[in-house]
Amino acid sequence: MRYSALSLVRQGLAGQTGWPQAWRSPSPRSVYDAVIVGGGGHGLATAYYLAKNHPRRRIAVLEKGWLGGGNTGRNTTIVRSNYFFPESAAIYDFALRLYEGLSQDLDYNIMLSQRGILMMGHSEHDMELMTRSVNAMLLNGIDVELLDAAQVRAEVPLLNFEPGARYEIHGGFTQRRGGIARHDAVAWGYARAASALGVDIIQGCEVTGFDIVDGRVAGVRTGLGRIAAGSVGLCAAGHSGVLAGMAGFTLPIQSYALQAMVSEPVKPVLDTVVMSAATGMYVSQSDKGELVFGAGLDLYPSYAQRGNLPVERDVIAGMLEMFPAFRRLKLLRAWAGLVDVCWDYSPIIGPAPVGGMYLNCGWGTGGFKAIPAGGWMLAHLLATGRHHPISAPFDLGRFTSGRLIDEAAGAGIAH
Ligand code: FAD
Ligand code: PYC
Repeated sequence: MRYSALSLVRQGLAGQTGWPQAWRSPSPRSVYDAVIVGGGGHGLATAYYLAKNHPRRRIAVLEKGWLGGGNTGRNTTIVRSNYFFPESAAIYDFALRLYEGLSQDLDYNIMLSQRGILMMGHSEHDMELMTRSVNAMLLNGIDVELLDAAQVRAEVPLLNFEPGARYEIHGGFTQRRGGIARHDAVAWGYARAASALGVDIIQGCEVTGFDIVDGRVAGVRTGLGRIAAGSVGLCAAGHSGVLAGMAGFTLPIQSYALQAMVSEPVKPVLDTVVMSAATGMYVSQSDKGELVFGAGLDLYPSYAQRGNLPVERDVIAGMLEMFPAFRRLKLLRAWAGLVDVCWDYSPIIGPAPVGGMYLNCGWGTGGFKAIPAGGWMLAHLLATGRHHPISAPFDLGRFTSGRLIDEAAGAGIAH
């Protein structure tokens, strides 16, 4: 929808009360063709692509809280596709390509900023491993470039290049198509577009159980009553294991808190995303001017959606070693999300052990960048009952066949 400058002024003078609702908020029907559990980015993208690519279905998204109130609204918004294995490169680059056209597709500005990501190498050993990773990524068709120390310095002059710096910089690599996007806008854009295609988006609706008849799902039980559905998609991130438990199976997943922080806003000082596996730190600057930075996983599994001080302290120490100029900034706020981590740090997409039920989970610390692809793949499964070729390697069956996709090292900073 487009607004004239005059209509924006009128809205301002009228107290912003006249905007149309971005998505409908209907009461749930008693029956749908497909129910999607979880109104984060993956659930909403699934609903949108199901309605758009496979029309004529009655679809509902059930969210126990509010849209994007889980990890989608808590993440640090980095998008990139620099993964080690061809299977991962295929899915994450498919997502990045969809992101590149998403504002137009949804008619909603997701504020994609392809400012590049820069991964630091702090030793000769780091650089040897990086050379190997970069070669693998180039073979996967990903736009990465190895950089020496002088090139890194030209890109980010604020980094600490002093002799004797604790984290010496020997070089790094960049993916220039990587960057950040506005997380809320991704959720809201998908919600608005899905609602316009007839999807019922129901907030405040917790799924508390499943009706399963002869090994097939027949519906869901919710705080708002029973809803019948022959197809159910699970997109519940840190609570995937809980939902699997309700359906009578287990997943090779553990849930952890992952935390992040922002500083007070300052003028533009950093025009790319800097990541450092050795310090366990990454940082970018938001459009508001805040430095958005974060950490690795908390050390123990938990369902508590809050971080702890030791991780915060370590990540701030790492950042200040690398960016001494940030020392005098004040910390504005810190928070955590509950992420679902698989044994091989790759997601699970595919049929669940219950007929008619499909999984999109295990994105762990890195699923924001994957939202368009995760949604596309789950929509394909819900519509056809079969894998899209890109999602096939991520089937749950890999944990029994042994064909794991171990991205622990290649997946980035937060593992
Ligand atoms: P969520 O957004 O968590 O949505 C799941 C939804 O399911 C929630 O809204 C929840 O309320 C709902 N739900 C759960 N149980 C039920 C139930 N029983 N009934 C109904 N609804 C239910 N990824 C990146 O790619 N780049 C990053 O820079 C990045 N940074 C991160 C930083 C932090 C601090 C965190 C926490 C995560 C980060 N991630 C990042 C990971 C990314 O946020 C997640 O992988 C991604 O958002 C998962 O999306 P989702 O839709 O699967 O999950
Ligand atoms: O996936 O790029 C990522 C990421 C960075 C921080 C958390 N996840």
